[in-house]
Amino acid sequence: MRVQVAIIGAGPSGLLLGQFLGKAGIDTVILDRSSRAHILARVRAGVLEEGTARLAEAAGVGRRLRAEGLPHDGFSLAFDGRDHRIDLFDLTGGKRVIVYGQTELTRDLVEAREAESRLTIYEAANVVPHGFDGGTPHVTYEKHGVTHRIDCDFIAGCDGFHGASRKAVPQGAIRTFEKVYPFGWLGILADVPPVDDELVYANHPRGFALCSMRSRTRSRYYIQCAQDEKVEAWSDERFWDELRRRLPAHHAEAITTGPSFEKSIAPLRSFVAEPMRFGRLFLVGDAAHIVPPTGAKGLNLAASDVHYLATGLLEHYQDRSNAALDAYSGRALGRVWKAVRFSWWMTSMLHRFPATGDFDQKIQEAELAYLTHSRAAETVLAENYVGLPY
Ligand code: RFL
Ligand code: PHB
Repeated sequence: MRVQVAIIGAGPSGLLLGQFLGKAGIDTVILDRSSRAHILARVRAGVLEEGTARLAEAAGVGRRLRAEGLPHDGFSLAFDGRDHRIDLFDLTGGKRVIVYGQTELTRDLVEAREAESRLTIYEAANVVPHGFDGGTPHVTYEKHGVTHRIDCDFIAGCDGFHGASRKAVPQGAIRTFEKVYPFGWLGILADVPPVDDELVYANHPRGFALCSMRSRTRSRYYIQCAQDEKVEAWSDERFWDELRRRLPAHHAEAITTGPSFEKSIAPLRSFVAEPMRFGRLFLVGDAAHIVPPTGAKGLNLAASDVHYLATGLLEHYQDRSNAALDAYSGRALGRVWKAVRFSWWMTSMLHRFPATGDFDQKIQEAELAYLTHSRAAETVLAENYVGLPY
């Protein structure tokens, strides 16, 4: 088989890229090691920047997002038993974010791809990119015990942090930067109304907590937990009790509890691989960078990478210019590092670090106090949260 662009990974990066290229008449195949059902059931991000929503619209998958997504004009920082609202809309001159689950966006993208009869190969084992440094880029994979080869012009490595694309790059050609945080997030989904109309990010001596949502009837809650915590140790009852303890009284009393139907633990890490291009192989989204979820930036960075790469590929095929492709890594990394900084800062400000001494604790409190007294400080937070321009 031969295609113009072989895409490894059917997460938001791969699916969105496939959608943009397909609209421009560029043929793609998407290969994923997981099943279609697994991909559609994955629960992850919930907050989209307006830029991400606009990209989804431009790719032809914005209809349900605009109809069902919840625009949010602000969120609360809760600490010291009280709330401080960050008025995103006012502080940024009219910008907001949209609460719309990654699960829903993935479904919209998968359905759009299927409606246009574009090929996705699920449950592809041993996917490996080859020849991207020379003139014969191709991808091999196994299915039902048979090895297949797909020849292409370019390979897009959209296969997440644990994928095969980054691993195929020779060690001397890539530089990585990593910070692992000494805790994780335990998250649940439950069909109960959210505690508030907006998100609540809580800093508490017992650890961070986040009240988020997927709709007016579905809540997503997270609590900071130890790195080696086991999901099985957390009954719903224990989770709800712990969440209540970490919130100011007015929120704790307002929580509606109910059975959870998803419960999982995610580790927290910052990671960047440089560059994001190796000959005819491009790394996109989580394959190239990871941010802790505190700033809600992971999916949004995947979207901006796709924007830069799709622009480059379109220029290559339509205008016979490689200028934007050559600029891909630099452009993407410029935006990535700013989001890495913001996500690290939000994480540092809101979590309890096991080994923190009194000095660092006081600095964290001063950081939060500064935010409540300085419009300039709030503006810095707000402009990063709604998403830096691209
Ligand atoms: P994905 O979504 O990981 O998709 C990668 C795909 O590649 C496949 N794959 C392979 N296929 C073939 N061969 C291999 N060897 C393969 N290895 C992997 C996988 O099956 C998968 O289908 O990466 P992508 O597309 O770059 O998307 C990135 C986002 O998923 C991620 O950044 C966000 O979910 C991060 N994130 C959040 N981002 C936000 O913008 N806002 C949020 O509110 C937000 N909250 C979160 C989050 C991530 C979380 N977790 C679970 C880490 C909350 C959490 C708890
Ligand atoms: C979510 O709803 O899953 C979510 C929201 C905000 C974050 C992280 C995750 O910062």
